[in-house]
Amino acid sequence: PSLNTDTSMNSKATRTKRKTKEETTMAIPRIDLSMENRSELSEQVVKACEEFGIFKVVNHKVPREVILRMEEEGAEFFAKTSSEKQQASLPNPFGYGCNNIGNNGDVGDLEYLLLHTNPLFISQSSKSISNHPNKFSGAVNDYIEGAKRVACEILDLVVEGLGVQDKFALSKLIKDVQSDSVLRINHYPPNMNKIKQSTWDWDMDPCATSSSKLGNTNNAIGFGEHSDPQILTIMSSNDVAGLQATTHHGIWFTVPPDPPHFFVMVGDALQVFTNGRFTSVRHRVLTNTLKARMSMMYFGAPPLNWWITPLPEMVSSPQNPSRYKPFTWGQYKKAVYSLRLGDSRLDQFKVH
Ligand code: GA4
Repeated sequence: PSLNTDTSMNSKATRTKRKTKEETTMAIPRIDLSMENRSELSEQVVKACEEFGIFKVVNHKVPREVILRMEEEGAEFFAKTSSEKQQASLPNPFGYGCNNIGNNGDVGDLEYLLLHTNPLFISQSSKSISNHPNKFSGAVNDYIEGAKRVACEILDLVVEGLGVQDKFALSKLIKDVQSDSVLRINHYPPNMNKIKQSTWDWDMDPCATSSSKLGNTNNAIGFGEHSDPQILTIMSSNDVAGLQATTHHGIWFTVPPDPPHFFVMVGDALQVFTNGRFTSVRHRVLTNTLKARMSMMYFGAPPLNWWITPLPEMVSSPQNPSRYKPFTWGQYKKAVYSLRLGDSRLDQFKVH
């Protein structure tokens, strides 16, 4: 069946539309979870993972109220004073962060909260994050539960579409009580680029990039180019744009926000589980507006001691052997945190 692309976008955008050399608008796949034909649905999910690595999920059944409550809690936290927010510093890498990303000098135009999804961790850290810790942890736990349900549903469809025998081969990893899944709330404060663009002489600006000279306002990096290390990312955001992703050919395209729906992204671990049939999607966030963007990501990950190796059905010898040396999620995380944000971390685990 042909790929069901996002019809909520401008009709012109359903075809690839060239804006500038660097930026393209195109419709990403749209997966309707209320679809009754399960085998067609699983085919669509596999196709979306293979061709884009990012897609929109509609009719996901997570109540709007759950998403809005999480967004409100985030907004309340980020509205605090800087010194109040600094009190939410938790064991590295968790808690409140401002501009610094990871441990190796990456910076972004954002502030964030990074939380482990373990309910005990949430209830303990809530005390240093909110003046109403129970309200905060309630909203966070409900959001995590909803996002996790969507992640499991997508992973079960992936497994089904790939013809993997163990029906819950992937969802069981993020359902495990030891799962290392994390939640991240990113807050991108507004920037002044739009104003700057209308009055600025770009040819005189030594900092202007070729794209900004072409009239592209998107020249402040909110969060630099990277892929997510985990299995699957479930993202929602407010109505402020900024997310971009690349095609397999390295062409950047914009992903317009769509608040009631979720966006799903393929992570590095899923690339390995599928022996490279899927590739993790490289994405970034640009700040280009006068409004603050807020996004909320659930990163589904296995337990630390779980081996990340291709699913048995994804390898066959001698035609299609594993393309990766085996490693545990814990080992991979160590590698992830020893490298820069944009590095291709899977390279060191590839069989050459
Ligand atoms: C990207 C995806 C998640 O946000 C994250 C990020 C993590 C962090 O901010 O602490 C990393 C980044 C992310 C990948 C490379 C390393 C680790 C920052 C960084 C430079 C929480 C994750 O798991 O990996």
